[in-house]
Amino acid sequence: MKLMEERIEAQLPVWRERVSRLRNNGDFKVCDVTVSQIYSGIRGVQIQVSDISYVDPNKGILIRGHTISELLDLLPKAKDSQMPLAGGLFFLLMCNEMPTNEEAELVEEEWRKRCLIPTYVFNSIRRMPADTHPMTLLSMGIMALQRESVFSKRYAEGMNKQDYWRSNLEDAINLTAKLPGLAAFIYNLKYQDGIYVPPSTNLDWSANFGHMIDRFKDQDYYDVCRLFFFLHSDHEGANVSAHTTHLVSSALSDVYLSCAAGMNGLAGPLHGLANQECLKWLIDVRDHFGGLPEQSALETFLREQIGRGELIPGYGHAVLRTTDPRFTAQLEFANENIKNDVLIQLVELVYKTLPLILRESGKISNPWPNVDAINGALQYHYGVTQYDFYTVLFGISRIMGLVSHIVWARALLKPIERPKSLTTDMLEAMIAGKN
Ligand code: AMX
Repeated sequence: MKLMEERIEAQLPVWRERVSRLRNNGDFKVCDVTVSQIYSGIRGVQIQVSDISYVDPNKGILIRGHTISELLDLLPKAKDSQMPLAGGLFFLLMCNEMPTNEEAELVEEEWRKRCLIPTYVFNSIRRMPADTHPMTLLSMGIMALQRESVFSKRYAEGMNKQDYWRSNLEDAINLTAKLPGLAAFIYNLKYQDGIYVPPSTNLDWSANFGHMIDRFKDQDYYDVCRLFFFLHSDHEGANVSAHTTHLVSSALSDVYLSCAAGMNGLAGPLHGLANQECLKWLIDVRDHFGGLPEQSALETFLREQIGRGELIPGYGHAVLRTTDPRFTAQLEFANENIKNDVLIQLVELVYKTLPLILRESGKISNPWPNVDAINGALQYHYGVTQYDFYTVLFGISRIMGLVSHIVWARALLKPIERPKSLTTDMLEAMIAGKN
């Protein structure tokens, strides 16, 4: 897409110059790695530079420097809606510029042109046993699309290294264009007897997902899609799915191979599956009380659960030290649009009750809710009740961020990743030598 290519190209000399100046300070130490960090998931070790998004402990996720509430204000809106167009968000992620309405619409238009999915992709998914997890089907669908990769073809033809990012950008737009259709196909195949609803030419990327799963031809659900896909689009460069995608693409694997790998990481229970855990927990609490409990009864219940050393899903965060603004944005949406839903009321009651209890325990670094404390309850309200599908929704949104990281990694000529491992003997000897 010429527009995006030109915008990135115009910024490249400055970015390449900045990277080259930083590399001239190659011996400068960013941080030391401790033994405990090695044994605790390299937690907190700064191994990536990402200018696309950053999680600030107090402000939450910043996308290209903007907070969630600024973005809800500034990004171009979908027609007849207060919610952002995914096309505008994608432009911002990729091009590092706040788009005009026209630019956001141009991305949406480009996506509409490229959204059709080859039949062989659908057929490969159809052949899988009915109980295959939807995330497996998403990853397979992306892999099946890999034969369409422009980057892989041009690489084989001997393209110049300086231009790798251009065909990765093509792949990025082609893949993202197809994601709502791919997700809707998986949803319909698994839960709606394989109905097929073609994409609408009048709807935006996000609303089209709602349209293609048919039952939810509802303006409010379209807005939930717009909000959800906006909120989950990126989360720094070093979480499991982002880092996996980056690592795989550093081997010059194309966008399809890299994003499928990222989705396989997202499918893990410690990463993208947390929102389904949280909804399950809310439903269990509701059923335990036979509806919405009194606050005092809920408090006793929560104290008992924490006393048994059980985790409350949706609370706590590795980096954040405040309520996740993505939780707040969804709660505000629910307060404006949803009346008398016990699960949503329970989300709010837990929010009023739990942080004080968690704080009293003195152990937790962040007693506030994260995005998952409400995600599932919103989808559930609008009828998307199949928990195991929620990670697919998360995934198709997150790919907007992942592909932006890939394009910029190639544009800044980042090399293949190759850290080093050592043996237990070596580590013991190093510590013994020090002591
Ligand atoms: N409920 C009860 N206790 C909790 C808790 C919770 N939600 N979160 C943390 N604690 C406890 C821990 O068990 C730990 O106790 P311990 O020392 O006895 O084992 C203590 O508080 C310290 O935890 P922490 O340093 O504040 O958290 P962390 O950085 O190690 O982990 C997280 C962060 C999110 C994994 C953790 O808070 C958690 O498991 N929360 C529940 C699951 C969840 O919501 N996951 C989604 C995360 C968001 C996302 O990435 N999608």
